[in-house]
Amino acid sequence: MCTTCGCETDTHDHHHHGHGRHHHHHQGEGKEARKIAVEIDILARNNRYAAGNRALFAAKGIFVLNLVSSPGSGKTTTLERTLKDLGGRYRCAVIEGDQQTDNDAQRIAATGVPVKQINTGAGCHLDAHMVAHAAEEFALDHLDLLLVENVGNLVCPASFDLGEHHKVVVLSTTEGEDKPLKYPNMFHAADVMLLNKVDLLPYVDFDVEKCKEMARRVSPNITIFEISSRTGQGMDAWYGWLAGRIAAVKG
Ligand SMILES: Nc1nc2c(ncn2[C@@H]2O[C@H](COP(=O)(O)OP(=O)(O)OP(=O)(O)O)[C@@H](O)[C@H]2O)c(=O)[nH]1
Ligand SMILES: [Mg+2]
Repeated sequence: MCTTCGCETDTHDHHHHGHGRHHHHHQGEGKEARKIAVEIDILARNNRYAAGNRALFAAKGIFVLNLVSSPGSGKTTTLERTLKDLGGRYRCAVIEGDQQTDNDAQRIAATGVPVKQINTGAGCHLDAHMVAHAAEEFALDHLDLLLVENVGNLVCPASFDLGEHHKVVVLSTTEGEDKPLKYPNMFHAADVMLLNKVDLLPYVDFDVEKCKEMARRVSPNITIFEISSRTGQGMDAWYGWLAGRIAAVKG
C-alpha cells in the first residue's frame, strides 16, 4: 500500500499525535516503524470490513466485481455498455469511486441502473468501509450484480479488499503493453483483465500477445478478454463469463 501519497494522512496524524518528542534520537527509524504499524492496522481493519461485506453479499446471493485501472482506461464506458446490454437480464447496481465529481455516477444513472457515488477527496482508493456504507443504499434483497468502479489508480486499490468476488483490471491499448510488469501488484490481485480499446490497435504501438504473456507472468490464471467498449467488439465473451459467475453465486 502507498506510504507517500498522503492518502491516509488523517489516520497517521490521529494515531501518533504527541508521540514525536519522545523519539527524537531515532526519528527516521521510529517514523518508518510507526508507518508500517499504521499500515498493518489500516489493512487489518479494512480486511475486517471486507469480510463483513463478503458475508453480506453471500447471504444475499449478489455477485460483486471491483473494477480497477489507471484513469481513463475505460471502466465507466465498459460499465455503461455492459449495463445497457445486460440490465434487462440482471438486477444491477453500481458504486462509483472518484476523488471528486459525480460525473461517472451521472453516466451510470443515465442507463437507469441505481448508482451511488463515493468521493474520496485526497484518498486514492476505495476501502471496504466506504463500500459497506454505499451498499446500504441499495435494496440488496433484489440484486444479482453489484459493480464497483474504483478510483483510477493502478497502485493503491490493489491492497484493499472490498469484499468483492474478483478484481477486474481494465488495461487499454493506449497505455503500453508492459503495464502488468510495471504494476505487478494490481495484475496479481486481479482475476480478470479486460484489454480495452482494441478498436485503436491500428493506430497505436501495442503488442496484444506480448501484453497477455506479461499479464500471465504475474498472474498465471488470469482470464483475459479483448474488448472495445466503444464498438462492442469482444463484449459477448465477457458477458458469457459474467452470466456463468452470476449463476454460480445464485447456486
Ligand atoms: N476508442 C475507444 N475509446 C474508449 C473506449 N473505452 C473508453 N474510451 C474512451 O476513453 C475515455 C475514458 O473512458 P472512461 O470510461 O471515462 O474511463 P475510466 O476508466 O472510467 O476513467 P476514470 O473514471 O477517470 O478513471 C473516454 O473518452 C471514452 O470514450 C474504447 O473501447 N475505444
Ligand atoms: Mg470512470
